[in-house]
This record gives sequence, C-alpha cells and structure tokens, in this order.
Amino acid sequence: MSAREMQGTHTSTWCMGCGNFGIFHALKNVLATLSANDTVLVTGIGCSSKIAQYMNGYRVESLHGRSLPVATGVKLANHHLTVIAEGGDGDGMGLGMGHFVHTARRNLDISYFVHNNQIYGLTKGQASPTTDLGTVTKFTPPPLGNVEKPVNIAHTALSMGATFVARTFTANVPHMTEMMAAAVAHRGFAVVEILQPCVSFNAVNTYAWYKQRVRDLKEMDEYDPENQEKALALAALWGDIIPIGLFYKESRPTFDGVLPQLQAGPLVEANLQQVDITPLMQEFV
Ligand SMILES: Cc1ncc(C[n+]2csc(CCOP(=O)(O)OP(=O)(O)O)c2C)c(N)n1
Ligand SMILES: [Mg+2]
Repeated sequence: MSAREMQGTHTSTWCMGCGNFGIFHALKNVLATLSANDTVLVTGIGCSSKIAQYMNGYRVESLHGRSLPVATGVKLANHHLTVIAEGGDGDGMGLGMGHFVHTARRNLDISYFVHNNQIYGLTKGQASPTTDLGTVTKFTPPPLGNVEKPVNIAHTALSMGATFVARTFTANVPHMTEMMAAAVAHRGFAVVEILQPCVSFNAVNTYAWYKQRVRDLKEMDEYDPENQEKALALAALWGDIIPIGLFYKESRPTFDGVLPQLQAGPLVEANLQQVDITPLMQEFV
C-alpha cells in the first residue's frame, strides 16, 4: 500500500495545526514500506490514539492505557507480524505506565510511538504525567501550577531496559520518519518519544517553545548510541536543550525470540485439534 492508500476515509477530529498531523504523515511513510497484511497498529485512547481510525490496514483502537497489553497479545499470537503500539503521554505514562516499564524489561519485539503533548488533549486539557513543573492547567491552578515531577519518557524507557530509544519532533517529518522506520527495523522493544504541541490545550509547549530547544544528538559531544550511561545522561536533559535523535540501541534476546512455546511457529498456526484439554477442564469442575 502506498502512503496515500494508507489514509482511511474517516474525517479527523484533530484541531487545525495539531501536531498529530505530522505524526500521521510520518507513520504513513513508514507503513507504506511494510507489508500491509503482516503489520498491525494498536493504539490506546486519546486524540493521538485516534490515529488508528484514520489508517487503512489492520489496526486496533483498544482501551485507555492498554495499547501495550493488546500489542503483546497480538505479537505472542503471531510473532511473525510487525506490531506497532501507539498513543499519548497520558495513555502511556498514566494508566499504561505499568505496562510500559514491563514491556521494556521484557524486550518484546514491538515498536512503541508515544505522542508527547504533555497534556490530556481529548479530555480538554488536564495535566498529564509529563506536564512540566509549574504549568497551569484546569486541575493545576495558579499560583503553583503542576507540582508533580514530570516523567521523562525516553529516560524511563532507557532505565527500564528498552533496547532502542529515540526522541523526535513532529515539526520535522523526515526525522520522524527516519526514527520510526529504524524503530520498526530494530529487533526488540523500540520506543520513539515524539514531541507534539497541542495547539488547543497546552499554551506552554508550543512549536516555538520546542523549536528553541530541540538539538540533534549528532551535534552533541557526548553522543554515543552504544553507551547506555552517556545515553541516560543525554536523555535526562530537559530544559534549554531537549535532545532529539537515537539515544541508544543494543541487541538483547527478545521475549518472543526465547519463549520455547513459540519455537515451532506462531501460535495461530498451532493445530489445537490435537490437544486434549479434558484434563485441564476437569481441574475447574
Ligand atoms: C479508563 C479510562 N479512564 C479515563 C478515560 C478518559 N480519557 C480519555 S482520553 C484521556 C487522556 C488522553 O490523554 P493522552 O493519552 O495524552 O492523549 P491525547 O488526547 O493528549 O493525545 C482520558 C483521561 C478513559 N477513556 N478511560
Ligand atoms: Mg497527551
């Protein structure tokens, strides 16, 4: 399927100027290079997660915070599929946080793209787990604004064992496309954090705010994507400089690669008629 054919027929509810449009563009570029029959996109709930509604091909818009468990199920049922999970900062770092850290530890061979607009967009502007300190939102009023230390997505992914960790910016579609394609090509859990302004409900982290701060990792002296310590130090930067690019990549056995139950082939191809489940059922009666 070409990038144009990836586009579905549903009309988008994203606001004019929403950062999701750039991400949609990059995702279509990447999906167009993959076999449509062997690729599944799984999202959670949120403006960002609606991306599944606007795409042709196999996709699941699941439950809030549950893109990774559903993606895990898809991958374990048929580990020959390319599985991409996607969603927002609220979806992934709020309700989905437990799944995020355990999927990273497990190193399941799936990609995870997080649209980080630092706000709950769909529910109209509450602080999310990635909202910056001091940001005033509907539920974090002045004078203090948000008083909870924000989650740094790339840094958390790295420290929990993700084997590919990158950050990109929605205003730069070629960079996003490159990071997403590299994540999909990586064997293991590949996280791409995408900086994404929310033009309606986040007046702080605007396109101009990000543009002033994003810096390509390749221009930074300490950059070494094979050195986890240096990657952690660079990922921790979030202030006047916010690095983008590939922080870290390592090769480690994947969960689906070592499970003995999957060695004979995908579970969906197993012949269950030869399995006698009577003894199992008797345990429950
Ligand atoms: C279990 C559950 N709790 C709460 C909600 C309400 N809800 C829908 S979307 C959302 C926040 C989405 O924020 P984020 O994931 O950052 O996505 P965005 O809309 O910003 O792209 C919430 C709290 C829900 N749908 N389900
Ligand atoms: Mg959000």
